[in-house]
This record gives sequence, structure tokens and C-alpha cells, in this order.
Amino acid sequence: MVKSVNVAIIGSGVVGSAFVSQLKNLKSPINFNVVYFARSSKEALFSSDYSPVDLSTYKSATTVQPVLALDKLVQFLAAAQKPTILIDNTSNQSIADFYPTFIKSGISIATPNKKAFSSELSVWNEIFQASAAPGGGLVYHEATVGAGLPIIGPLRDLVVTGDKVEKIEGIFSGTLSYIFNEFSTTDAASTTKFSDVVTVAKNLGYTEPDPRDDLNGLDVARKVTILARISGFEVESPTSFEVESLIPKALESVEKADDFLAQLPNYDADIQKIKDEALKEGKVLRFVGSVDFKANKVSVGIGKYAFDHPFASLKGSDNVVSIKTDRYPNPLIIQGAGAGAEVTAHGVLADAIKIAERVAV
Ligand SMILES: NC(=O)c1ccc[n+]([C@@H]2O[C@H](COP(=O)([O-])OP(=O)(O)OC[C@H]3O[C@@H](n4cnc5c(N)ncnc54)[C@H](OP(=O)(O)O)[C@@H]3O)[C@@H](O)[C@H]2O)c1
Ligand SMILES: *[C@@H]1O[C@H](CO)[C@@H](O)[C@H](O)[C@H]1NC(C)=O
Ligand SMILES: CC(=O)N[C@H]1CO[C@H](CO)[C@@H](O)[C@@H]1O
Repeated sequence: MVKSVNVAIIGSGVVGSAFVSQLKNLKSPINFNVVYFARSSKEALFSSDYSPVDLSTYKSATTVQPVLALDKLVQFLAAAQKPTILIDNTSNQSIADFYPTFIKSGISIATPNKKAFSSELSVWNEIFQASAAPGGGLVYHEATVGAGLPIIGPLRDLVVTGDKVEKIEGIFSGTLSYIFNEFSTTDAASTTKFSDVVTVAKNLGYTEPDPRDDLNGLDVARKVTILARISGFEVESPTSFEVESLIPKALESVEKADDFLAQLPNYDADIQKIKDEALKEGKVLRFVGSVDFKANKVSVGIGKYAFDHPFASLKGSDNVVSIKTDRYPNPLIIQGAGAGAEVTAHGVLADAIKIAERVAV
């Protein structure tokens, strides 16, 4: 007999599909039994006797049912004979709001969805208190910051073993990493314009459909909120601290994304000036999030970094984080791809495996 665990997957977009293909090829001594698969926000594959969903035909399957309402899904999963892991590959707030209910019912969660961990502090507390209570499900969310990069696990290990974080600083948006790496280089002769880089990033599919959803800094603020909380800085919400938006004030209310992009060149001079000043000091601009215990401050915005700083030599859309603690006065640096379906999916699958190793029967 082999150990096994039930798995419920919500979402089958880029990350969800990569997750399924990695799961299909998984060589594990534990059997992962997919008993529920919402392949969209409308259609789901499952059967009342919990027989496994065929992962090679889920895309074309015709015997689909409407997705279960979240309260019904909790009932369905909790009534199974096996422990269950919920994989939430959506960015859906309502699903995130339901995490405490799943966890209280003994269902564990592995997810790249930042929403639950970066909204109000009370939600964070409710999730982890429920998880710590007897019978509570486990919660792993490595891919909510830096996609598959090992950031949350190592940071948590430091904190729970008694290390003290002094400062966390990092580039947490693949999109803004790309934009600043292209815009602000050590090359004084470069004439690259900010608006041009944003347009190229959009055309490459690196930005959200409306690039302002990247430029407003909120996604970075959410990731910083998560890291701050893990290290013991009680951030109330991702809007409770200073977040610098890269959207010119006058363009915030422009309705269409295309009109926004068309008008963005009118504001190039403002950011160009900051870049030129930095260059004179031998520095480049980067969009960073930071948690600074000494200054008692969490913030998100443009920072200036000397040419020889690790952030200055970043490539492509890589993420980087620098963690300075009592044990690591010379900061621990973690760097690599911080976006993309394959790396995000492996982060989520690795979390699911960690959970399975603890709960499978
Ligand atoms: N798609 C991902 O890479 C990724 C990573 C971690 C977590 N998640 C989470 O997974 C859930 C589903 O995501 P979704 O439906 O929003 O994803 P999506 O629509 O497929 O992708 C949107 C994201 O694509 C990312 N991206 C992918 N490849 C990139 C590249 N080569 N260069 C720069 N940026 C790149 C950007 O991530 P960033 O600017 O945020 O880095 C952007 O925000 C959400 O909860 C999401 O937060 C997704
Ligand atoms: C989020 O999920 C809930 C529950 O499945 C669903 O009713 C709602 O339509 C979803 N919202 C979005 C924006 O997809
Ligand atoms: C990144 C990713 O895979 N996102 C998908 C998660 O699932 C939802 C709902 O099925 C898709 O719309 C997303 O694209």
C-alpha cells in the first residue's frame, strides 16, 4: 500500500496548466489523487465517489459540472476519507476569503494567490491561528513572493529559530524589474525612454493588460506585506504604508490602457531627471520594496543603487531579495526568475509535496 492524499485544484490558466503537467510527471512515493478540478470559474470535473480526475483529458472532457459553491466545496472535500490539499491557482479574493473555513475543516492549502496573505492583518491572524489549532489544515504559499524562488521558506526558518531580521530589501515584480533594468543602466550614453520600455514590456506580454496595474506598485506592496508579517512586522494592510506609484497623477483617471500609453511620453522628462541625477552619482534606479526594522518602516518605491550593488546588475525580469539579520549581517541574497508559469507551478507543487509528506495516509 502507498500513502495517498486528495488534491483539489481551482484554476487551469498558465500556472494551473504547468502545475498539472508537473504533477502528471511527478515521481513521488505518495499518490496524489485529484478529486476536484475547477478548470474555469464555471466548469469543474469531479465525481461524488472521489474517483480521480483524468489529468490527460481534463481540457477536452465533456462530462463537466458547474463549479461547487465554496461552502459546498468545503463540505465535499471534508467528507472524504483522505486528507485534502487545495491548490488555489487564481487571484480570486472570494476564494482567499474562504481560506480560514477550509483550514478549520482540516483542508490544507498550497497557493500562489497573494490575496489572503496581503489583505487585512486580521485575516492573516485568522488563517495562521486556524492552522495552528488542533485539526487545522497546513498553509504553504512560497509562490506568493518571487514565484518559485526560495524566499518565504528560508525567511520563516530564520525567524522561527530565533534570528532577528534587521532589513529586507528586494525587487519583487518581474514586470518592474524588466522595465527598470532596461530603462536605467550603467551606460551613460543610453537614450532609452521610460514610456518606450513600458510599451515594449506590454507588447512582450510582461505587463498586466493595463500596465497601470503594475505601475501602481500595489502588487509589490502586497509581497512586502507578506514578508514583513513573516519577519514580525505587523503591517495592517498593503495600503497602510508608503507606496510610490509610477503613474503620473494626471493619467490615473484616463479610462483606456491604450490612451494611457499614448500620453505617457508627455511625462518622460520627470523620471528621466531622476535617472540622470542618479547616473551622476554612479547609481541606477530600481523599484524596490523594503522592510526596515531599524527605521521602523515598510515602503515601496524607486531606490538608487551603486553600479556595484547586486540590484544594479539584475537581468531581464529577475527578482532579487536581500535579507539582513543578526546571523547574516552580510545579507543573504536570493536571486532568479521571479515570474513565469513553470517556476511558479514548481513552487506550488513543492509546497503541495511538503504538505503531502506531513498529512498523507
Ligand atoms: N504568472 C506568474 O508568474 C505568477 C507568479 C507568482 C504568483 N502568481 C499568482 O498566480 C495566480 C494567478 O496569476 P495571474 O492569473 O495573474 O497570472 P497571469 O495573468 O498568467 O500573469 C500575470 C503576471 O505575469 C507575470 N509574468 C509572467 N512572465 C513574465 C515575464 N517573463 N516577465 C515579467 N513578468 C512576467 C507578471 O508577474 P510579476 O510582475 O508579478 O512578477 C504578471 O503580473 C495569482 O494569484 C498570481 O498572483 C503568478
Ligand atoms: C471568484 O470565485 C467565486 C467563487 O467560486 C465566484 O463566484 C466569483 O465569480 C469569482 N470571481 C471572479 C472575479 O472570478
Ligand atoms: C496563472 C494562472 O494559471 N492563472 C489562472 C488560474 O486559474 C484561473 C481560472 O481558471 C485562470 O483564469 C488563470 O489564468
